[in-house]
Amino acid sequence: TIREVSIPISGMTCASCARAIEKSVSKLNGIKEVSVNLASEKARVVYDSSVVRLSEIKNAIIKAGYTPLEIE
Ligand code: 9UX
Repeated sequence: TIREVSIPISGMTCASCARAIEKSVSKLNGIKEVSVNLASEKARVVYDSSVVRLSEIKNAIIKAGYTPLEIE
C-alpha cells in the first residue's frame, strides 16, 4: 500500500539539515518521494508500507541527527 505522511521534525536550522534528512530517508527501500520543508519543519514522505515501516523512516531521521515528533 502506498502511504503519504507528514512528519514534524525538530532540530533543523539550515537548508543543509533538510538535505541531510532527505538523503538519509531516500536510502531506504520502499521510499517513493521525500521532501523536507525547513520553514514548516516537516518531512513529506510517500512510501510503500509493504516494504518499509514508518518507524524505520523515523529511525533514518534520528540517524541523520534530528528528532521526528509524533504525528497527531
Ligand atoms: Mo546547517 Mo544543520 O550548517 O545540522 S546542516 S545547521
